[in-house]
Amino acid sequence: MSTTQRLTRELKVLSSVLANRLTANPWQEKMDRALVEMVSGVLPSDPATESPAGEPQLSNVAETLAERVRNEGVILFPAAITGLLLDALRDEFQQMIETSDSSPYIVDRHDGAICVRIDPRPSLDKKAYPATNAFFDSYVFRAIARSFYQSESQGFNFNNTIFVHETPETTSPLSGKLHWDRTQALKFWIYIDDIPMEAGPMRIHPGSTPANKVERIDKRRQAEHLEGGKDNVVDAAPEEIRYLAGPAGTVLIHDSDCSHGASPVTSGQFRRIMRGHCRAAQPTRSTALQRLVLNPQRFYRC
Ligand SMILES: O=C(O)CCC(=O)C(=O)O
Ligand SMILES: [Fe+2]
Repeated sequence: MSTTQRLTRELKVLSSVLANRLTANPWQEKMDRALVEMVSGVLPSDPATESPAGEPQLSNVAETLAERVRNEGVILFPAAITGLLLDALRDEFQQMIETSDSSPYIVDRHDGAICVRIDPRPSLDKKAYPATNAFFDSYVFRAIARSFYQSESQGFNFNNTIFVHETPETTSPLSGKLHWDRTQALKFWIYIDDIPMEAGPMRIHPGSTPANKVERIDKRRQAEHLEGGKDNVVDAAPEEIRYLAGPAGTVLIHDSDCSHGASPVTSGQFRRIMRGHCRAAQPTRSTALQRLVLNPQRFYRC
């Protein structure tokens, strides 16, 4: 990418970030309410953790969920988003895929699959994609991510990259090998449609997180560059693999240190999902202008 192209892209990103800041989101409240409902079942009723209104405190719920995802690698909430909210997400998904040829975002294509990458999330056009923004900007996810990354001295990057991913029939899906990600990420997924076994749900190896974490840190210490699909590939007995099939509107929370991989999509099926990535923040190399416009809420310190 030339310097002019890079600057033009940066200016576009900055202007849409500013425009977004000035736009109220009609879906935010409904989305937050649906997500609060989704997580509120996780704590047994205990007066010590309840608010005066008798509801579990979000910080306790977030702590419990962060701990669970650390231990188990994933948490699946089947059909957590339904009705008008899911319809709105689906319409926006469709719009994003249909306009991918002229998209201002980065578009990757692989074996018929289309993957639109919005990076950073504040550059998402909130007027055109309000439900998507409401989902990935929810304070419920932010609380979970904050608990998950509480020991990170630099704070974390909250859902800073969003992937909008449609996969048609394929025997070799993107990220199909069982692996851990070279840079750890906490991911929030939404299933746009039902994902039965035939539509290629992600598969995971429960219990693999601690060993993978050690291996990742070790390998990164030894080598500047790790090759994806090679250095981070792992093995597991087939009977220990779990397939994360689920109905439309399912929300998945995944720690990428838990072994995972996409599975094949069979004839006549499509797998349609969106996911947001959170990461431990690194010392930033952004320009002063970027820091001024992007930063106030970009890095969450604990
Ligand atoms: O698409 C999938 O099922 C796997 C995606 C993946 O490897 C990831 O989210 O890190
Ligand atoms: Fe991955």
